Amino acid sequence: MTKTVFVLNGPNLNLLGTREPAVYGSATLADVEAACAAKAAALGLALTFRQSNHEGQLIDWLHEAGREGAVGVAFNPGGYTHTSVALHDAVKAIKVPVIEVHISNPAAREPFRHVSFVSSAARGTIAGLGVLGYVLAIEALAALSDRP
Ligand code: CA2
Repeated sequence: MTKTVFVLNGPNLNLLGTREPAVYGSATLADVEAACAAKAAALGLALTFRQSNHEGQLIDWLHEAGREGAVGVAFNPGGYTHTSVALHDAVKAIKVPVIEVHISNPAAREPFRHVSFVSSAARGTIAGLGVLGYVLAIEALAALSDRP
């Protein structure tokens, strides 16, 4: 049976490519999805790619990935990264690996972005590599799932 990798995106990432290109680059979320789809297909994985501006929706999708036994989740929590105990708890609650992905490098930005509530629950974090970060996260999740 084909295994599925989830890519979940949080608030405002639907606006990617429309503003702040110096910070986030010029790729749109559709471009990110296309890059993820190509990587998933190359690895023989199905892709579930979603974006929501709502915290509870992201929590429900994390639970869904866990219930379905997904290969894992590449998760860009957007601004909720820096505020959400509920997302921390949801990432911790599911048994599948979650890799936190950030397009920019929050550690090199404003002090309020230096704290992540998600990092300590995630399997790992990729930040500052632009859209490539999503592709690398999918590759890492596939490699982790192939390990004995
Ligand atoms: O670097 C990232 O991927 C972030 O998760 C993006 C979040 C930000 O709050 C985090 O600190 C770091 C913001 C997403 C908003 O994305 C936009 C992109 C272009 C135009 C408007 C919003």
